[in-house]
Amino acid sequence: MDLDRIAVISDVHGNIWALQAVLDDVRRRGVEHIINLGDTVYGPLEPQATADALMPLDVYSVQGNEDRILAANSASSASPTLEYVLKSLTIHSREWLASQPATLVVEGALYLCHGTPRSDKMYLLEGMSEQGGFLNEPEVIQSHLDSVSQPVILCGHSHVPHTVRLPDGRLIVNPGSVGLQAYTDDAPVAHKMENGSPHARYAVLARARAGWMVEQIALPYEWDKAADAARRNGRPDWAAWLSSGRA
Ligand SMILES: [Mn+2]
Repeated sequence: MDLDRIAVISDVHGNIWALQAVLDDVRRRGVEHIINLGDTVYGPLEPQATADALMPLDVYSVQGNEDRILAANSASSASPTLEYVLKSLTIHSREWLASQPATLVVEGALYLCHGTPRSDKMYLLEGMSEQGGFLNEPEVIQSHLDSVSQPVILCGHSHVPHTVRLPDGRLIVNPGSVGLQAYTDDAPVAHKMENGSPHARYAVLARARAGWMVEQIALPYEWDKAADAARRNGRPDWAAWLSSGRA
Protein backbone atom coordinates (compact mmCIF):
# COMPACT_ATOMS: atom_id res chain seq x y z
CA MET A 1 0.00 0.00 0.00
CA ASP A 2 0.96 3.59 -0.43
CA LEU A 3 1.93 4.54 3.09
CA ASP A 4 2.22 8.26 2.53
CA ARG A 5 -0.99 9.19 4.37
CA ILE A 6 -2.74 7.09 6.99
CA ALA A 7 -5.64 7.69 9.36
CA VAL A 8 -5.12 6.05 12.75
CA ILE A 9 -8.16 5.29 14.88
CA SER A 10 -8.48 3.49 18.20
CA ASP A 11 -10.91 2.79 21.05
CA VAL A 12 -14.13 3.39 19.10
CA HIS A 13 -16.02 1.57 21.88
CA GLY A 14 -19.21 1.11 19.88
CA ASN A 15 -19.71 4.82 19.32
CA ILE A 16 -21.15 4.72 15.80
CA TRP A 17 -21.91 8.47 15.78
CA ALA A 18 -18.29 9.37 16.49
CA LEU A 19 -17.03 6.71 14.06
CA GLN A 20 -19.22 7.95 11.19
CA ALA A 21 -18.00 11.52 11.75
CA VAL A 22 -14.39 10.30 11.69
CA LEU A 23 -14.89 8.16 8.56
CA ASP A 24 -16.54 11.15 6.81
CA ASP A 25 -13.62 13.36 7.81
CA VAL A 26 -11.10 10.77 6.58
CA ARG A 27 -12.88 10.64 3.20
CA ARG A 28 -13.13 14.43 3.01
CA ARG A 29 -9.36 14.65 3.50
CA GLY A 30 -8.79 12.05 0.80
CA VAL A 31 -6.90 9.73 3.14
CA GLU A 32 -7.19 6.23 1.74
CA HIS A 33 -5.71 4.01 4.42
CA ILE A 34 -6.99 3.34 7.92
CA ILE A 35 -5.33 1.64 10.86
CA ASN A 36 -7.49 0.58 13.84
CA LEU A 37 -5.80 -0.10 17.19
CA GLY A 38 -8.69 -1.93 18.84
CA ASP A 39 -11.34 -1.81 21.54
CA THR A 40 -13.75 -1.29 18.72
CA VAL A 41 -17.16 -2.44 19.95
CA TYR A 42 -17.25 -2.70 23.76
CA GLY A 43 -19.66 -0.29 25.49
CA PRO A 44 -23.37 0.49 26.06
CA LEU A 45 -23.77 2.03 22.59
CA GLU A 46 -24.02 0.42 19.10
CA PRO A 47 -21.58 -2.51 18.91
CA GLN A 48 -23.09 -4.25 15.88
CA ALA A 49 -23.55 -1.06 13.83
CA THR A 50 -19.92 -0.21 14.59
CA ALA A 51 -18.74 -3.62 13.38
CA ASP A 52 -20.96 -3.26 10.27
CA ALA A 53 -19.35 0.09 9.47
CA LEU A 54 -15.77 -1.19 9.75
CA MET A 55 -15.93 -4.79 8.49
CA PRO A 56 -16.38 -3.93 4.79
CA LEU A 57 -13.48 -1.45 4.87
CA ASP A 58 -9.94 -2.53 4.17
CA VAL A 59 -8.57 -1.64 7.61
CA TYR A 60 -5.40 -2.91 9.30
CA SER A 61 -6.60 -3.89 12.79
CA VAL A 62 -5.26 -5.22 16.05
CA GLN A 63 -7.33 -6.58 18.90
CA GLY A 64 -7.92 -4.57 22.09
CA ASN A 65 -8.28 -6.08 25.54
CA GLU A 66 -12.08 -5.78 25.36
CA ASP A 67 -12.17 -7.27 21.84
CA ARG A 68 -10.15 -10.22 23.12
CA ILE A 69 -12.63 -10.82 25.94
CA LEU A 70 -15.60 -10.51 23.56
CA ALA A 71 -14.05 -12.83 20.99
CA ALA A 72 -13.46 -15.52 23.62
CA ASN A 73 -16.42 -15.14 25.95
CA SER A 74 -19.71 -16.88 26.39
CA ALA A 75 -22.57 -14.77 27.75
CA SER A 76 -22.00 -15.92 31.33
CA SER A 77 -20.56 -12.58 32.38
CA ALA A 78 -21.12 -10.60 35.54
CA SER A 79 -21.07 -7.30 33.67
CA PRO A 80 -24.41 -6.19 32.20
CA THR A 81 -22.60 -4.07 29.61
CA LEU A 82 -20.50 -7.03 28.46
CA GLU A 83 -23.68 -9.12 28.22
CA TYR A 84 -25.36 -6.36 26.21
CA VAL A 85 -22.47 -6.26 23.74
CA LEU A 86 -22.29 -10.06 23.44
CA LYS A 87 -26.05 -10.19 22.79
CA SER A 88 -25.82 -7.44 20.17
CA LEU A 89 -23.00 -8.94 18.12
CA THR A 90 -23.51 -11.49 15.36
CA ILE A 91 -21.33 -14.60 15.21
CA HIS A 92 -19.73 -13.06 12.13
CA SER A 93 -18.70 -9.96 14.10
CA ARG A 94 -17.28 -12.07 16.94
CA GLU A 95 -15.27 -14.05 14.37
CA TRP A 96 -14.05 -10.79 12.86
CA LEU A 97 -12.80 -9.68 16.29
CA ALA A 98 -11.26 -13.10 16.93
CA SER A 99 -9.39 -12.97 13.62
CA GLN A 100 -7.49 -9.81 14.57
CA PRO A 101 -3.93 -10.24 15.86
CA ALA A 102 -2.62 -8.71 19.10
CA THR A 103 0.16 -6.88 17.25
CA LEU A 104 0.87 -6.23 13.60
CA VAL A 105 3.66 -4.84 11.41
CA VAL A 106 2.46 -2.91 8.37
CA GLU A 107 4.77 -2.50 5.37
CA GLY A 108 7.84 -3.10 7.53
CA ALA A 109 7.66 0.41 8.95
CA LEU A 110 4.72 0.62 11.34
CA TYR A 111 4.33 -1.46 14.50
CA LEU A 112 0.75 -1.68 15.82
CA CYS A 113 -0.33 -2.69 19.32
CA HIS A 114 -3.29 -1.82 21.55
CA GLY A 115 -1.44 -1.28 24.84
CA THR A 116 2.20 -2.37 24.83
CA PRO A 117 3.81 -5.05 22.61
CA ARG A 118 3.42 -7.60 25.43
CA SER A 119 0.14 -6.50 27.04
CA ASP A 120 -3.14 -5.15 25.72
CA LYS A 121 -3.95 -3.93 29.26
CA MET A 122 -0.91 -1.79 29.97
CA TYR A 123 -0.44 1.83 28.97
CA LEU A 124 2.71 2.37 26.93
CA LEU A 125 3.02 6.14 27.26
CA GLU A 126 1.28 6.92 30.55
CA GLY A 127 2.14 6.17 34.11
CA MET A 128 -0.66 6.27 36.61
CA SER A 129 -1.09 7.86 39.98
CA GLU A 130 -4.17 8.60 42.03
CA GLN A 131 -4.01 12.11 40.57
CA GLY A 132 -4.30 10.69 37.05
CA GLY A 133 -2.04 9.91 34.12
CA PHE A 134 1.40 11.36 33.43
CA LEU A 135 3.78 10.92 30.52
CA ASN A 136 6.25 8.09 31.17
CA GLU A 137 10.00 8.75 31.12
CA PRO A 138 11.69 7.71 27.82
CA GLU A 139 13.55 4.86 29.57
CA VAL A 140 10.27 3.39 30.79
CA ILE A 141 8.70 3.60 27.34
CA GLN A 142 11.82 2.16 25.73
CA SER A 143 11.85 -0.80 28.13
CA HIS A 144 8.51 -1.91 26.65
CA LEU A 145 9.86 -1.68 23.11
CA ASP A 146 13.05 -3.77 23.20
CA SER A 147 11.47 -6.31 20.82
CA VAL A 148 10.35 -3.66 18.31
CA SER A 149 12.60 -2.64 15.44
CA GLN A 150 10.14 -0.51 13.46
CA PRO A 151 10.69 3.29 13.42
CA VAL A 152 7.02 4.14 14.06
CA ILE A 153 4.92 2.61 16.83
CA LEU A 154 1.15 3.11 17.01
CA CYS A 155 -0.65 2.37 20.27
CA GLY A 156 -4.00 3.11 21.93
CA HIS A 157 -5.82 1.95 25.07
CA SER A 158 -5.29 5.06 27.24
CA HIS A 159 -7.68 7.21 25.16
CA VAL A 160 -5.21 10.11 25.47
CA PRO A 161 -3.62 11.51 22.28
CA HIS A 162 0.17 11.69 22.39
CA THR A 163 2.99 12.16 19.89
CA VAL A 164 6.27 11.05 21.48
CA ARG A 165 9.78 10.86 20.01
CA LEU A 166 12.27 8.63 21.83
CA PRO A 167 15.96 9.54 22.17
CA ASP A 168 16.74 6.69 19.73
CA GLY A 169 14.63 8.46 17.08
CA ARG A 170 11.59 6.23 17.16
CA LEU A 171 8.20 7.89 16.95
CA ILE A 172 5.21 6.75 19.00
CA VAL A 173 1.70 7.95 18.25
CA ASN A 174 -1.39 7.35 20.33
CA PRO A 175 -4.36 8.79 18.38
CA GLY A 176 -6.57 8.94 21.48
CA SER A 177 -10.06 7.48 21.34
CA VAL A 178 -12.70 7.89 18.66
CA GLY A 179 -15.55 7.02 20.97
CA LEU A 180 -14.93 7.75 24.66
CA GLN A 181 -13.11 10.84 25.95
CA ALA A 182 -13.17 10.08 29.67
CA TYR A 183 -13.48 7.11 31.99
CA THR A 184 -12.59 5.80 35.40
CA ASP A 185 -10.78 2.52 36.06
CA ASP A 186 -9.61 0.71 39.19
CA ALA A 187 -6.37 -0.88 37.88
CA PRO A 188 -3.41 -0.63 38.39
CA VAL A 189 -4.58 2.03 40.87
CA ALA A 190 -7.95 3.79 40.93
CA HIS A 191 -7.63 6.53 38.34
CA LYS A 192 -9.48 8.60 35.82
CA MET A 193 -8.59 9.62 32.30
CA GLU A 194 -10.16 12.71 30.77
CA ASN A 195 -9.50 14.75 27.65
CA GLY A 196 -11.65 17.70 28.72
CA SER A 197 -13.99 17.84 25.72
CA PRO A 198 -16.35 15.36 24.04
CA HIS A 199 -14.78 15.66 20.55
CA ALA A 200 -13.88 12.41 18.76
CA ARG A 201 -10.11 11.98 18.56
CA TYR A 202 -8.03 10.40 15.80
CA ALA A 203 -4.75 11.06 14.00
CA VAL A 204 -3.50 11.43 10.45
CA LEU A 205 0.12 10.53 9.69
CA ALA A 206 1.73 11.85 6.52
CA ARG A 207 5.24 11.38 5.24
CA ALA A 208 7.06 14.71 5.03
CA ARG A 209 10.61 15.43 3.86
CA ALA A 210 12.00 15.65 7.41
CA GLY A 211 9.99 12.76 8.85
CA TRP A 212 6.40 11.90 9.69
CA MET A 213 3.91 14.70 10.17
CA VAL A 214 1.39 13.85 12.86
CA GLU A 215 -1.95 15.60 12.99
CA GLN A 216 -3.93 14.95 16.16
CA ILE A 217 -7.57 15.75 15.35
CA ALA A 218 -10.47 16.65 17.65
CA LEU A 219 -13.69 16.34 15.70
CA PRO A 220 -17.16 17.52 16.73
CA TYR A 221 -20.00 15.02 16.28
CA GLU A 222 -23.47 14.32 17.70
CA TRP A 223 -22.30 13.30 21.16
CA ASP A 224 -25.78 13.89 22.65
CA LYS A 225 -27.02 10.89 20.64
CA ALA A 226 -24.26 8.70 22.04
CA ALA A 227 -24.97 9.93 25.58
CA ASP A 228 -28.71 9.21 25.12
CA ALA A 229 -27.90 5.65 24.03
CA ALA A 230 -25.65 5.12 27.07
CA ARG A 231 -28.44 6.36 29.34
CA ARG A 232 -31.00 4.07 27.65
CA ASN A 233 -28.62 1.16 28.11
CA GLY A 234 -28.23 1.73 31.83
CA ARG A 235 -24.91 3.60 31.93
CA PRO A 236 -25.42 7.19 33.17
CA ASP A 237 -21.67 7.24 33.95
CA TRP A 238 -20.86 6.70 30.27
CA ALA A 239 -23.50 9.33 29.34
CA ALA A 240 -21.69 11.94 31.47
CA TRP A 241 -18.24 10.97 30.12
CA LEU A 242 -19.52 11.09 26.52
CA SER A 243 -21.17 14.50 26.78
CA SER A 244 -18.43 16.28 28.73
CA GLY A 245 -15.10 14.52 28.19
CA ARG A 246 -14.76 14.66 31.98
CA ALA A 247 -14.79 11.85 34.51
MN1 LIG B 1 -8.29 -0.92 25.86
